[in-house]
Amino acid sequence: MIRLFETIRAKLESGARISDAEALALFESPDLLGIGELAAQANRRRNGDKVYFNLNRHINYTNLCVNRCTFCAFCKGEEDEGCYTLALNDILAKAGAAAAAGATELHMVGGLHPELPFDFYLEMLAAVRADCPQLHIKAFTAVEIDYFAQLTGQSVEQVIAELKEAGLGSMPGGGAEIFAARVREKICPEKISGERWLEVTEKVHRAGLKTNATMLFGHVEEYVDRVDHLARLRRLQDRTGGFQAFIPLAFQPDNTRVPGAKGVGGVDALKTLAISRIYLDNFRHIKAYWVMLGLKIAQVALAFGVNDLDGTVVEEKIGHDAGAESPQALSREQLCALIRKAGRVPVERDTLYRELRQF
Ligand code: V47
Repeated sequence: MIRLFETIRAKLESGARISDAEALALFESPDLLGIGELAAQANRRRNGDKVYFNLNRHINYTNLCVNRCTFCAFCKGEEDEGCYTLALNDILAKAGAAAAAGATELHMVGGLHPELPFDFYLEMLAAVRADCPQLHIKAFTAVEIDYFAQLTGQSVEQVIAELKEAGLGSMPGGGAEIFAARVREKICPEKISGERWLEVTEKVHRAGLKTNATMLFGHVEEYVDRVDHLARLRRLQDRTGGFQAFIPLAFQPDNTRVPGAKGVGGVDALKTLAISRIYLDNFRHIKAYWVMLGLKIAQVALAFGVNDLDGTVVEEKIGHDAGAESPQALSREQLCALIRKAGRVPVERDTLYRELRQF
């Protein structure tokens, strides 16, 4: 075990990358602090003391979805109580309020709606851009892009070009879950495959848009599936350089239907964030999404290789429908205090990681 840590430390110092076997050995190691120290060192070399956050707002325009992912408590069918689709005016009101509050980003995702035409999404982007040109629109995922291509009979490239033309600025990293087919069969049997997620994301990168990547962990996957997930992301990033941040999402179990789900404790969350930092040497940013982690683990994660806390969020449904106990929103002051009390330097960024203000 001591040799494993020495080998990895030497690799990090020389700029070499760790192997899949070494990543798996880290997952299997009980030495949380040892792993954290390696991750903190890897992050310090890349990002110094800075921790990024942004002023953003989530808008989930619909929770209607043709898929039935067993981990998802947010998506509903047309017959279900609580299903909704926001009218364009409501979306514009939320966007306008975000802009007035100083936000720089809208994060817009939703279910795969059974009836809305592709034009709805184009009009939504164009209307938000016309009303609030100061807001960067980070929207949809590879899952939605594939769905729009099916809806319209157009190629993925055409769909991306039209969304970009209408105002799409970048894409969040959702829908990745765990790439391994054996796991997807249990948690999202109707969703596009892991291979398709990677293929569509590659096309998004080739079209000049940045994206993030996520990994949903703590359900039925094994460590080997997490390593496989990280490996596929590292290979794609080698080809495109289009990923900005990697975001491990801690599974929230309430109102979900994943038989035998393991759940995520603090140790597993910190270990997963840290190993992601060590393994993904070609990702600049590792984000602790406080909504799913809770504020205290997200703050402690800053000592485990993390350099981004996401943003103000304002209205969050996906995690909270599944029992997340974090607040709905954080202010800039609260984010800065979390970061400062961890001994780090808060830096407000825009979606593309341009630094706006250091605190
Ligand atoms: O794709 C769904 C996950 C994702 C649950 O890119 C769940 O900046 C935990 O992708 N427990 C959506 N997670 C959220 C997402 C995201 C969030 C913040 C920032 C960014 C970014 C991306 O949430 C889904 C799915 O993987 N999810 N249900 C659940 N029960």
